[in-house]
Amino acid sequence: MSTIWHVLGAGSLGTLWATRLARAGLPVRLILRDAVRLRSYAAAGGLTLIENGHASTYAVPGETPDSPEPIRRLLIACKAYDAENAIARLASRLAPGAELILLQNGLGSQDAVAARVPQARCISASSTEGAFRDGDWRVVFAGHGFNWLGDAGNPLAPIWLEDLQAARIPHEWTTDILTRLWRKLALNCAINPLTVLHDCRNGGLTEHHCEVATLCAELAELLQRCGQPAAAGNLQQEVERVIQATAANYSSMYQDVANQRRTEISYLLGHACKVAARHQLNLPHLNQLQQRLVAHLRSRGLPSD
Ligand code: NAD
Ligand code: KPL
Repeated sequence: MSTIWHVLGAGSLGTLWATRLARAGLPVRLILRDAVRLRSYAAAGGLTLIENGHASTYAVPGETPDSPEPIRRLLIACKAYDAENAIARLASRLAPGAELILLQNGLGSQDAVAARVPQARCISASSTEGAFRDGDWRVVFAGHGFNWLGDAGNPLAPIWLEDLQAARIPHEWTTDILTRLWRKLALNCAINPLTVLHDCRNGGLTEHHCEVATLCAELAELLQRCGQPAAAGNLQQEVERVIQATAANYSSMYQDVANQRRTEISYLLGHACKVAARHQLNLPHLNQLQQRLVAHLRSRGLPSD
């Protein structure tokens, strides 16, 4: 009998993973916040994945955090700012040797989760797949991408990678997941806040070439200082390539702000500034960017953390 995949969070990525695992015939349980959400989910009859315009519904069983069943394998698919509280509610259900897969963008939440559940193995993921909700319990698979998975404290690949293969979830095990996470954080720091402050698509940043270049130089300095030279290499070139390749898109942070949703600023720019301060590294443009973004979020009535 295969190990059950518990999936916490029925949002975009949680649904994208849960439906593909269920489609492959693997056992999946969806963990919802409370009984009210569980009743709403039961009424909908399952999770719907829309791929290439075709919708398929999967009757993945749902449960609340209080369900008694032990958890051996848990995919945490909430936002970075919700991850620590979410795991705290499930800690008593984790079986010995439980494994957690953390899908959160940025850095900081992974350590906070690991500190809450030292008995579990925490595996981090860096995902470039794209999905969004077009209704309750419905997700559109918008951008094919890739998932890098790794455990900074243990290079051994887990056995369940074969489940991801069966579910056709594109992935690779990496022994340098921290480098992947730092690189993506740096890209997000160089692009996302500026798209918010200049109110533009990613491509609009070609008009702000110098500002982007200055930020890339400071970010590369930070990556070097915190022992991530591989993440620092050719950063500006890659940022410019991503700006070109995604010119027509609005960044995820832009979309959060435009939709009055809380951003993950504390785990992106906030984390970068915090680590720089810890290393006594003076990065004036990065700090100023954070202050401008915080002021902007406050002016829109959004949380600035
Ligand atoms: P989302 O907001 O669509 O989904 C998060 C879900 O978690 C929500 O349904 C929320 O209600 C639920 N949740 C929060 N706390 C919970 C709790 N305690 N118990 C049960 N459910 C809880 O978010 P998302 O877009 O799927 O993003 C998840 C993470 O993946 C983020 O860090 C994001 O940056 C990252 N990411 C997303 C995408 C994407 O395309 N959506 C791509 C790459 C990375
Ligand atoms: O990941 C991104 C995002 O919008 O969050 C890109 C497209 C790379 C821009 O930073």
